[in-house]
Amino acid sequence: MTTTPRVDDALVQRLDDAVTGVREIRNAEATDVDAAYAVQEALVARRLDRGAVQVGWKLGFTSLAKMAQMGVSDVIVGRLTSDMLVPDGGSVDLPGLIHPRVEPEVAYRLARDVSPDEPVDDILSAVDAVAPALEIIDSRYQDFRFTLADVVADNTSAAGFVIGPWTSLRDAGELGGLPVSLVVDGEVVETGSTDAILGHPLKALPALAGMALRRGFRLRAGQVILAGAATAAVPLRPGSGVVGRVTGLGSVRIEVRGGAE
Ligand code: OOG
Ligand code: MG
Repeated sequence: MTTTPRVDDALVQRLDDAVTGVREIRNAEATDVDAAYAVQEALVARRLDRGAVQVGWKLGFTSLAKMAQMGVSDVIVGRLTSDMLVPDGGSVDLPGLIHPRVEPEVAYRLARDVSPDEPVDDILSAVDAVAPALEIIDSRYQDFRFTLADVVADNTSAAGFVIGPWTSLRDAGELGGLPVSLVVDGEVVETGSTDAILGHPLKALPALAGMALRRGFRLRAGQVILAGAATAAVPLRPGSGVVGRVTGLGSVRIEVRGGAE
């Protein structure tokens, strides 16, 4: 039997204040991952109370590049909300963020609800489209330093996401081994492969379904899933244009505004 951990309301408050006040906090040095997911849920509930809706899920630390960059080595799940969505070609305002970074990702779209009763591999039949994506992460902790439980509590550093053109999964062809790049002001700053994501990018889907089953998350029709970064993340610089590219799927772009341009 599972027990519901008591929510650490003080940590929820500190993290929410960090988001709304745009200031970093000392990391919590938390160790209890189950308790951290309870904090995450309560933290995101505050965004929902302010009018956002949950529009998807994100996986973190699905690639060795990210595990090595952050010193953490377990797959984690966070929640994506409507207030985090930046349109493709749109802009991100730096003054609203603490110390944001950007990373190239692959996104999927759920065409139907996923039932907790179905085998985890069945999630593949629930996905109808795939897209290149960018994720903006902005740890609320000083210097992006955290334990696994800390980053789970902080909704896995989620701050923004951008989805490029959707391709139907039927037309997309093989998704494994596609080159991924992050381009800042025309210069390629990070390169990787979709296989950096758990060995094959489609493996992110049963990984999410398994976590959802264990943690009671409901995966719904229309939700977006970020599979996790294929490369390390880079800081967002004022005045720059950032492009994420997945060969065969196309590209996605943002402009960075504000600060000392
Ligand atoms: C945590 C988020 C990790 C990914 O794609 O691996 C993540 C962080 O790096 O601050 O989003
Ligand atoms: Mg990510």
